[in-house]
Amino acid sequence: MPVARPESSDSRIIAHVDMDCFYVQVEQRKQPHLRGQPTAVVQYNSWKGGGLIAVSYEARKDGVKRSMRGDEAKKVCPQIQLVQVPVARGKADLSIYRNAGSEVVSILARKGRCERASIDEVYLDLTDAAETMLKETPLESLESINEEVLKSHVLELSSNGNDDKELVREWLQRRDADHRDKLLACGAFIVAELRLQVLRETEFTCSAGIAHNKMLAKLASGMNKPAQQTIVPFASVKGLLEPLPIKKMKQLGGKLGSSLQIDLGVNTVGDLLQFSQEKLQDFYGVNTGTWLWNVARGISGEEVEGRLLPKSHGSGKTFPGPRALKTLAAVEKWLKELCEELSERLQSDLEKNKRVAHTLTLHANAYKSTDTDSYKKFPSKSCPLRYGGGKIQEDAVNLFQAGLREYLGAYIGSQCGGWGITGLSVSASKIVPIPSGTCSITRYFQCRDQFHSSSELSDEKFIPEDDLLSPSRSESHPAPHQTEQQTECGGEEAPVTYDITSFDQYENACKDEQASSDITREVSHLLSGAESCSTPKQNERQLRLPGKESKMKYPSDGIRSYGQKRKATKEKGTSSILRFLQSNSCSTSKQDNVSALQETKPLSSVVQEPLVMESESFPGSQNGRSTNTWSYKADEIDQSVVDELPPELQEEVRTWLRPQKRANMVKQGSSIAHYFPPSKNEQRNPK
Ligand code: DCP
Repeated sequence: MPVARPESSDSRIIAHVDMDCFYVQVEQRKQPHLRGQPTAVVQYNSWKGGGLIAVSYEARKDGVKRSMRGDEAKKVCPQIQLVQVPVARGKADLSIYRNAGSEVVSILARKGRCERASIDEVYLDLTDAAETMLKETPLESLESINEEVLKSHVLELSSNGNDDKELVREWLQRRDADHRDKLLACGAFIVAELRLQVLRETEFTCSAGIAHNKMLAKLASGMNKPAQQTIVPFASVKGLLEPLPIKKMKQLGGKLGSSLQIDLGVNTVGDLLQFSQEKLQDFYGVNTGTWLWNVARGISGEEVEGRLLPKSHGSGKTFPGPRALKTLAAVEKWLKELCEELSERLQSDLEKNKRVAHTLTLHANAYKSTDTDSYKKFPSKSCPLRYGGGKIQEDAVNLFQAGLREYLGAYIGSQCGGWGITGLSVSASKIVPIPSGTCSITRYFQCRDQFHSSSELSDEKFIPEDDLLSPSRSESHPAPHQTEQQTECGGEEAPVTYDITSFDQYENACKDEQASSDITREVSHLLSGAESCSTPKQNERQLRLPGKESKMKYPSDGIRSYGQKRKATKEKGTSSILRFLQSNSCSTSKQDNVSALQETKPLSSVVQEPLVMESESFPGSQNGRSTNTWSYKADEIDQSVVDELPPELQEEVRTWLRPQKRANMVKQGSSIAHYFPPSKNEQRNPK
């Protein structure tokens, strides 16, 4: 659910920088003969020439669109150069684009707080830099102004159709301009300089929007592409927003936007302006009502986060048409590839950036052949993330089975056919830095991974005796409702594990823990300082589960031997890691319990954490959820991971995460040779 954040001053200077036809530019840098040529990057799957994922501006002029396949693009533009994305593990390997994005980020971050919003998009907070510039360099006294700054589009001027360079110069140097506009003018100088630095150092062009907040900057960056920048003065905000379709606004592409249309007859932002704050609050609650009222006026207090690294990692693949996966074995084979890639990236993030991810999510696109409710989507599923390719794969398979079971209906076995998977992806989110003093983290995880993989046949893995879903269980994988969490690594001994057969049971297990304070104390003691919040779940005790007679076996001496061995093998420097992992485990558990309370599903024990696009709701809607859940999900999804989802999923997620680019955006030559596009007068009067 969108939440109104505290309004910040509207004299912030925020830029949104978006690379132009990014993958094409990366390929053109690699193969310079492609520069200036109509070029497109195509997907790995070569059916009908491959799906286009990036199209150069030269090709766009000839009518090539991203929705086309290579064969179709060749028909409309016979000279088009098609470049296939690099391939690894039988799927697209996006590392070169990701790395190229990082190069750009490192340059843009020089001037202010920088948030990497996707593989090719960045927000910058340039307020301090602009204030400093204004103090040190009065703009009105500048004798010469860089061409790139003069090529800026100033919305106030554009709306009169008069934004030629002289008028832009006058606007930038107005003595009577208010403080906000003067700061924006400084922002234009700074962004133009940064864009030139990006060009010089990486050979990539980019476009930018410069405004008083993120929402407006993002709307503006796509208005004049490629290689141009657009300024949104305060006075132009109303004119910019009023005509925009409500569904094109960020976070209004889904049910909330539909409700505005259906329930309030709001189709444009201008329509929304007619509603008082009280009326919107009455209808959608205080938070969302306030947020909507603000959005209509271009008010947004959302901060630039100061994050140079992605918020999540993902790996996905589509299986269109006849390639759809129709057996569990085929799904498992691909999950293995996807999870290995994800695991490598997590490992690399851990080593390079000292960050760990906490949540694993599986998304899929599916169909049923004999289907009466084909609208039903395959539910996204999440669980706490365990490091190591094997563990991630095992959990992903479990999540898939849980999703499939829910998708097909409660008691239908997942292997009985009649279904197909056309898109599959795994992602890791809730990535946080590990605390200082964890220099041996890599060794710790390596140890844990080996340990986990060797433990898979361990006797200490308990499986509930009654398994209602056994028909759908494959022999080599535990059923999804046996989500297993291993929170500790202790040298050679088998891990202490716990199984959760449902949220109810999980909750009861937690309550039971409190009652068994003797065990808790013992474990706390044995774990030498680690908090006891998660350990009792690791201990083997007998639980009587509500509604079922499921039992778990708990050899009590396991607790002592585990803790003692762990203590004996503890390495110097790892205690904070262990504490860290334990506290994470603790918080995850708490959160899981909250989720469980929100939507307990009898046949699914995995943490229910659907993506925002599946769970969008708002107070007042029929199937609404709490505000917290909604906005939390939205924040958790990173654009960069969306880029890596299968296209069908991307479309859906993108509706949520980014406003559409304006249909009437100016399209001009894009190659580096054309970095300086024709003057605005030429654009308006093409010969
Ligand atoms: N991308 C993708 N699949 C999609 C959309 C995009 O793989 N369905 C990749 C290729 C793009 C990159 O992400 O180059 C950035 O996407 P953008 O939407 O920003 O589009 P471009 O950068 O290609 O073009 P533009 O200049 O319009 O921003």
